Amino acid sequence: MSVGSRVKSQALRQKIMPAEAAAALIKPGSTVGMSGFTGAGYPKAVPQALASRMEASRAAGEAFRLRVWTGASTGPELDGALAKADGIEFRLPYNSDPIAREKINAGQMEYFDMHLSQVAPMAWQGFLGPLDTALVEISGITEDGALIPSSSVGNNKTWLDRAQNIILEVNEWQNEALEGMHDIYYGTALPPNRVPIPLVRPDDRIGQTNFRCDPAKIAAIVLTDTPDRNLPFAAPDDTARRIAGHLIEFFEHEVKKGRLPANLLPLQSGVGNIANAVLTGLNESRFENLTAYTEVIQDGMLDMLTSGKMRMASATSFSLSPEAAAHLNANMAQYRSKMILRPQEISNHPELVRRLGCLAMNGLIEADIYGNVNSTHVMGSRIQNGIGGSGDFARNAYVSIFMTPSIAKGGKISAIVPMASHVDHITQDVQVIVTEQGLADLRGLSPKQRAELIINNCAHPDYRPGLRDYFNRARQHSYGQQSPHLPAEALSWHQRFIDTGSMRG
Ligand code: 0RQ
Repeated sequence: MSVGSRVKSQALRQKIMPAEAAAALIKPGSTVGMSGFTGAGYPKAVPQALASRMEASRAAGEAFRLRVWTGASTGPELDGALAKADGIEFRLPYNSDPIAREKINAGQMEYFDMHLSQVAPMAWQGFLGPLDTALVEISGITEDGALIPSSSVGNNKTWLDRAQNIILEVNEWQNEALEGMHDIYYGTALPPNRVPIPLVRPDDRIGQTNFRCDPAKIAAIVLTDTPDRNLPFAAPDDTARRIAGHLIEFFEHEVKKGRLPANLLPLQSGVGNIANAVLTGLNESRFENLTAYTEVIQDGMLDMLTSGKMRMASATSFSLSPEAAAHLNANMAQYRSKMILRPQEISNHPELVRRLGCLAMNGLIEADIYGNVNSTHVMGSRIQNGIGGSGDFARNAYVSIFMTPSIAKGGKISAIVPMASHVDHITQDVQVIVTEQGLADLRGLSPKQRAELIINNCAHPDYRPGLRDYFNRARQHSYGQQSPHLPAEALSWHQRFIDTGSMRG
């Protein structure tokens, strides 16, 4: 394959240049909409060239910082490199990079943590300000100038339409057989012109396979050949297996009761090791003919597609281990008919999540005894990642499930606390909580009934007496008895951790 052969448009081949030359087109202070979602399909060369410029500017005593918008998390060559160079002034909508996390928590980077489905509509409203440059990884350019998407779609459609200038990275590492997997829907509009989205099954195709793009806006094309981030998943441990076991038992019970069909409803699965372990458990379960309407396809889901347990998966991105990515890359043509990648405003759209009746399964940092869930802030103030798509799915799911080990940091922290130190998902959006201890089905229960169940079924035995003691005293002394609380004491568990390094005191 000759260098640049992925750029089939003769006119656009003239725009091929080194990453450094492309990075020089981006001005300090500007806003750049970058591709990338959970470590897939993010630009890899131009951000590093930008980081070098930023370092050089800093050494010369001049600040060079950007406003960075993405799909979700990216990789070390983007968030890591730019954050290290102190080059991100403002970031949205989701981050999991450790260096960027440190900068945010040190107060050196502004971070707008938002629902992933709302990014594109808010950009169209103009609320986020103008977008100077779109910096988007693609896997090729057709003869007529259409852009073949890469391993994630994210907000790329919106960035390409909204930006004044476009810089493309054509990544030859991405498999050419990706072409045809994507479904780019151009029918969204702002009110009062919004119309129903014509998708009624997870496998419906409602758009086109490539991005449209005004060639006049393309300022540079950079060729790369670099893998996605692709971090390994931990093999499911006993805790993860027990969480998966409780959840599968719950699904079997719901099927028996006639509340779920035998092949369940489209699954949404969050990021992380626990979510991946649940998928592994489902792959070993008796369920057949499953589907997914989710954000990310991770290893467990790929295994289900391989085994035939899962018929098809709709998402906006991949989040795979290096082995799974290599396997997918080697067999892409075989998987193409089983997967659809869509813009994140469609993969996470509340209308579609509600219509399809997704079974949402997401992780949490802590839940309180009434079932308020904190997905984002450790001890109420330190951001871990962000709300991501969990809110898009939790509020609109058929069943909204949150899962976690009952303890963190070797038992120094209880994931079940008297009062959540930060709330991302209110009790009305949290229907089931699962830990390795058991499952609490909270549907149809009052706050006090929920508390009994969460303490008895989900809390770790070491923390149950303390939680019961709090709850009992709140039932005696609380100002009101709907959701009994002793506000002055409620967050003392967190303060104890901050003071002593353990909630045990
Ligand atoms: O910290 O890395 O320093 O050891 O949080 O925790 O146990 O590895 O769990 O990978 O499943 O992540 C909520 C963060 C869970 C994730 C969260 C510490 C723990 C560890 C990670 P270390 P685990 P997971 C769709 C869905 C929001 C976005 C979302 C998340 C680290 O699920 O980001 O749902 N969710 N998106 O030690 C203090 C506690 C803790 C705690 C865990 N109670 N107190 N620290 N940790 N519990 C996908 C997208 O939106 C893209």
